[in-house]
Formats: sequence, C-alpha cells, structure tokens
Amino acid sequence: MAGLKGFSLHALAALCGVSALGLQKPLSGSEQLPIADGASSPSSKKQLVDSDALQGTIRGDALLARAEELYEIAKLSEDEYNRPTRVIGSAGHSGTLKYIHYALTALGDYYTLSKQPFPAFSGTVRQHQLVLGDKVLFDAQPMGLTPPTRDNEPVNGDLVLVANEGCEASDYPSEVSGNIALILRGTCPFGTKSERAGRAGALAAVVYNYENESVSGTLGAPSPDHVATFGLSGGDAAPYVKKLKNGEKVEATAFMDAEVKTIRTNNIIAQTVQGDPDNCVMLGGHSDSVSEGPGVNDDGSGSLALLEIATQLTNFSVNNCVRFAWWSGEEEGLLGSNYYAENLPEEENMKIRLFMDYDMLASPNFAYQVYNATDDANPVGSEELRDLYIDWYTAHDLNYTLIEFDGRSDYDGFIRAGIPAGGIATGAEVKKTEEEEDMFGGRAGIPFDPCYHQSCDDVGNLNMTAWELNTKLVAHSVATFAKSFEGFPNRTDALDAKANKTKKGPYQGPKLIM
Ligand code: DPN
Ligand code: ZN
Repeated sequence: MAGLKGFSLHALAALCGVSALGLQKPLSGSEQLPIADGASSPSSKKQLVDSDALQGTIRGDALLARAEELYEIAKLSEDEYNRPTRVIGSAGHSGTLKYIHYALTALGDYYTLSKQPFPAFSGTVRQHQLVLGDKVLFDAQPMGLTPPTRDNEPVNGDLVLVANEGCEASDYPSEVSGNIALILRGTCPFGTKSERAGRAGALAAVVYNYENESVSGTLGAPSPDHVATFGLSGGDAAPYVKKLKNGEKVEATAFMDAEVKTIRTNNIIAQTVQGDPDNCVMLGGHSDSVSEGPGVNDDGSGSLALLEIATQLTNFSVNNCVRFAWWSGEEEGLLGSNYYAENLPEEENMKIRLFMDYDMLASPNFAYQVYNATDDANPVGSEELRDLYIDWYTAHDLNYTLIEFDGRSDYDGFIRAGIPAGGIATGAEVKKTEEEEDMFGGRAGIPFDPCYHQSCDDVGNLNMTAWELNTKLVAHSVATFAKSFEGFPNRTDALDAKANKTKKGPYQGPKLIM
C-alpha cells in the first residue's frame, strides 16, 4: 500500500479492506465478475466490447460499496472543516484522488494513466456581514473567491450608487473612493465590477440583482484590484437604490473575513492502451465537491460510475481509444476541464471525437435529463450524442426531459474548443414539476436534489435506481463509441466555426459569473 501515506487508519482500512473493485479483493457482490482477467493486460484476445455485455457488468451493489468508501474518504476532512467534504485542497479531496488513481493502477497496463496538475483558487469565507442604514442584510451573499475587507475587519462608509451596470471606469463617481459601491447586475462579469470598484477606491462592493432573487455568484480568477463583494437580491436592494436616487444618504458597514488561496491540484486521465489513438471517445466526471458537504451525488455518482466502467471495460478489447477524465476544481468554476481543453494542442484536440459529461447521476428526487446540445449551436456531433441518450431511454420505455446546455458543468470547455459534447444528469436545486412527477415519480414541489451542495449529500442521498440505470447508459455510450464511430460526424476543425460563437455563458460551473 505504498503511496497511500497520509490516510487515516480508518480510511486506509476502507480502501484496502473493501478494496474497490480491481484492488486486492473483489467486493462481495461482484465475485462472479471476471475482474482479475480483465485487469491484467490490454490483450486483444478479449471479446470486443459490446454495449449489452458492458452494461451487464454494472451492478448497483458495487456502485454503492464505492459510494460508502468515498464517504469515508470525505471524512478525512473533518478535522479541518468540521464536516466531511472533498473540496479541493482538503484531505478528503486528496484522498479521493489517491483512491481513483490507486484503483486505476490496480487495473494493470490496460490504461495509460496521467495526472495533469494545474493551479486553482480556493476561497474561504469565515464570517461576513452587510449592514445598510440600521439594517443587517442577512441574505447578502459573499461572492465566491471574494477577498476580505481591509485587515479582515469591518469597513464603514456611504453606500454609493454606480451608474449603468458598472462595467466601465466612467460609471464610477469619485465618491466611490473610500466608500461602498452599489452596482446593478448585468452586462459584464461580477469579477469585472469588483475590479472596477476596487480601482475606483471602493472599500467593498455590493452587486444587486434585477430580479427578486439573491445572486449566488463568483468573482472568478482573483485580481489584485478585487474588493470584498456581496450579492444582494433586487428586492433587498430596492429601498436603498430608491433612497440613493432621491439623493438621500445611506450609511454602510461591510465585513468579510475571507481568504483566497492558490493551490495546486490535478486532473486524472486514463486512456486505453488499445484502440485507435487518433479517434478517442472521452468522458469525464468531477472528483471534487463543495466545501459544504461530501458530494456523494455531486459528483461521486458520476466519478464512481466512471471508475466502475473503467474497471469493467478491462474485460473487453476496444477498436477506438477510450479516455476517462476525473476533473478537479469543477466546483470552483470548471477549472480542471477548462484547463485541459484550453491546453490541448490542435493535433491532440482533433483526436477527441466527442466528450461526454457525467455529473449528478443519482439525485434522490431524480428526472432523467439529457442535455439539449443541438448541432446548430454546438460543434457538430453534439446532437448525435444527445440522440444516443434519447434513443436509449426510449428503448427502455423511460421518460426523459431535455435540459439546457448552459455551461454549468465540465462540457463547457470542450464545446468552446470545437469538440462535440453532451451528457446526462438527474437534477440539482430546481424543483420537480407536477408533470415531471407524473413522468418519473418522486415528489413535485421539492428539488431534484434537496441536498445539493449541502452536508446531507451523503450515501443516503443517492437514488440507487437512477444511479444503476444511468451507469448502464454511460456504459452504453462508452461501448458504442469504443466499438465504432460509424455514422458519427467526423471532426472538421479544432475551432469549429460554431465554437467561436459559443462564448462563455452566464455560468462557470455551479456559480454564476455574471
Ligand atoms: N453538478 C452541479 C455542480 O457541480 O455543482 C452543476 C449542475 C447543476 C450541472 C445542475 C447541471 C445541472
Ligand atoms: Zn457537479
């Protein structure tokens, strides 16, 4: 077990004892599976991968055992975070990376493994408060990656309304200097507003929404000019905007005890040794969670489905290369997948025929959701992939819904790099409708995942029916393209004309950037 130093005894026992499929001894529920044979070599004597055969290897009990191990690993963070989490930079996340890497190593030489390190930002807000006039704004939210207020102490000043949407230096009146800027959401990213406010000398900034909804946003990559920044709902901001417009004064106190650290983390990539290396099917899930919880559904469900399929695939031979990715820093703004896609040399980019994203496959109040990635708005091939999922659900007499392909997960960098992409999901914070209750069961009026980004995203949060079924669909997607790309559009250009049009959307992962 060299290489697993740094684990608590408990987690080490979980890792070595249960020994995730492909480690020392198979899980109790999977003893019949010919794991050892598959794991030993990339030999072409194996049966050519076939969708039904690969799907047939997927078992809920094996997935569940992995989820239990993952939760144990998330507990490694308890000392530092007071709860299980697999946020980047935590012991729970480095344990997750070791777990994935170790499980893949145990598959022998079927895969070529690599780690892709990259710098990532990790923000913590210990305490925060915004007071306007004599009112504490309890619903004011710190923006992701916000810096602290000066010396991590409260700052005071007048609240100063910024013109337009605060995207231009000229929108900031001179009174902003030494005071607190109030800026309307829209047109440019939150990070730009914070930077402009900082350059104008503001002590802090408040970005208010045009709707009566709070803004759960992030400033994105830190800038030395960023100032402590809050998001506020349109409703909460309205009385103050009115006062300021009437020329009345509003006193403000802002307090942000926060820290932004740059850390190094890494993606893990596993590529089959066998198969045409110039024609790869690529798929990914994210290895990290948010700091609030262990992320067993988000995205333990996707990343463990991939690990299980990577394990079972070793029983087969493939015609095309299969490349699995476990992205890091998804929750901080798709950092790992963007880094990967942006740093692909053109020749390497062209080898990736498509990318399939698997993020949240087992939401407790699930819907079977397919990203509506059409060819007219995305690199050609995205729609063919979308239809593969639709056809599979249809063939299994299952309902599905089409959901927006809006940049909330790791497919975004691929689309912008001209690579066709798509995926499936089971829903996050959005509430299920009556119609969806009729289609999928569960309960209307409550979120698909009521534990989304919370400490209760634990093993009990998984819907095993959805997870097992969706993992079979993931296996189907892998087997289909590992066997053949017949009928699937060829790549034309690394920067497909359409990809250029596909700019970064309002989302950068789970958080809004503008
Ligand atoms: N999986 C969510 C996350 O990583 O936070 C993002 C997401 C939410 C993606 C809803 C799709 C739909
Ligand atoms: Zn996710």
